[in-house]
This record gives sequence, C-alpha cells and structure tokens, in this order.
Amino acid sequence: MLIPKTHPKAASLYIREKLVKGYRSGLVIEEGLMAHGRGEAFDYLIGEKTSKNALRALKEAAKLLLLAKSPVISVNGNVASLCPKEIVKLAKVVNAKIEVNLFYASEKRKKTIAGFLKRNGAKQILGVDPRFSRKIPRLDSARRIVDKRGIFSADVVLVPLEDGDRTIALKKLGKKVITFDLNPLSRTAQAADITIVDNVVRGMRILIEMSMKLKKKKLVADKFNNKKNLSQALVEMNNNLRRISYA
Ligand code: PTJ
Repeated sequence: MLIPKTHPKAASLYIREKLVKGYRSGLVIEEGLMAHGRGEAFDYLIGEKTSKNALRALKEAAKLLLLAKSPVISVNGNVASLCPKEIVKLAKVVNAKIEVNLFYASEKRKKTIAGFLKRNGAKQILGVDPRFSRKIPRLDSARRIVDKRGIFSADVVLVPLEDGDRTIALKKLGKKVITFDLNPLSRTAQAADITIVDNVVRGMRILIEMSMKLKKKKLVADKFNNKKNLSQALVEMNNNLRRISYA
C-alpha cells in the first residue's frame, strides 16, 4: 500500500513497512513485530522526536564508542531490518566490529542477517562462524553465544533493542553497555551504562553525526548518570502527557 507523504504518521508508518519487509525476507521474527509495537507506544509518549535527554545520552555514547579499544555493535533482526546502512556507517566511523546476536536464534536467520548487512556495505560480520563461539557465563538465553573476536573480547558493546539479561551479564564481565530503548523502564534501559531513549531509526543517524564531529576533537569521557537521565526521560514523557491532557 502506498503511504501518502502527507499522512500525519507517515514517518512511523514507513518504519513499520521496513519491519514488515524485514519479516517477509526472514530478518525479523513475529516477536520482533510485537517488540516494535511496544516501542511505538513509548515513541508516541516522547512525541516521536529526539528529546534533550536522548541527545545527552547520544553524545556520551559517541564519546564512549570513540574512546573504546574494541567496540562492538550487536545486531538483532529488528535493528538489521530498520537501519542496516546506519549500522555499517557507524561501525566505520567509530571503528567497531559488527556482530549478529539473536534472542530467537537460528543459524539460518543469522546468515540471512549477515548477508543483508554485507549487501549494505559491511565487510565482516561476526557471530556466524561457530568456530569462534564462546559462552557468556550465567546467561541462559541464546544470546549467551557470542564471538570471541567480537562481544566476548569487547570493552564497549552497543546493544540496541535488547533484553535485560544479557546487559546485566555483559556488565558482570566488566563491559560498558550502551543501548537504544524507547522504554526507559525496561530492565535493559535500567541496567545499561548509557541508555538512549529514542527510536533507533532516528537515534542511529544522530549517533553517526555526533561521532563524526567528536572524532576530530580531544575526548574525555564525562561521568554520566544514566539513572538521572532516565528519570528526565520519564519527566519529559509526563510533561508531554500533561500538555496534551490540559489542552
Ligand atoms: O531478533 P531477535 O531474535 O534477537 O529478537 C529481537 C527482539 C526485539 C524481538 C527481542 O530482543 C525482544 O523480545 O526484545 P524485547 O524484550 O521486546 O525488548 C525490545 C525493547 O526495545 C522494548 O523495550 C521496546 O520498547 C524497545 N523498542 C522497540 N522498537 C524500538 C525500541 N527501541 C528503540 N527503537 C525502536 N525502533
């Protein structure tokens, strides 16, 4: 169906279309469509735009990625389908590796995602060769299987649209975790070092721009209070609701 550009929710509908296409081509699973619906509800509450608190988190995330020794971008079905070009571009700018890591894992889907990212410009995709598989201790989901050249040895991991278990397990291994999550209350959002409460589709582009700008500067990582920033995300949502309800 053709979505008119003038439709008030055109941007959101285009994102849905991408995900449905991703589902039909084997990148995304059914549960991924539901996860997106949950994200959409929160996106509505933040006014479908990048907020001040998200910009703060994005800046810190760019710094952390640029200062990292071996950063990795962890990719699942939803993220691959929503922003393949941005993943590849960000990896280039911050010199990160890209690893496929799935919750509902299957070898077939991992390969489909890796192939899709390569067609979008990626040179190397980790997480698909079982010879390099390692296990994250104390984690039961399929996400425990990681690549020894990637997440296993990384110091900073970007995990967009994540489930909380792995974030906690990665932190126990001493890694810094950055996430994109539209829900500031989720376990991932609460457990990560830096949570970007923004739609990954909008936020990824800004993260690339910020990383490109900051790359030219001398960087020092600031102390970032993620809990405080998450509280501000909730305050901003609350303010939006108040504005609407008092109108
Ligand atoms: O491809 P797989 O097998 O690894 O599975 C991926 C999903 C996303 C299905 C899996 O990780 C999952 O079940 O995730 P959850 O636990 O539903 O968490 C997804 C989180 O991402 C939720 O808190 C959503 O609000 C949030 N979210 C959804 N869409 C977006 C988003 N955050 C940012 N941008 C989005 N577009």
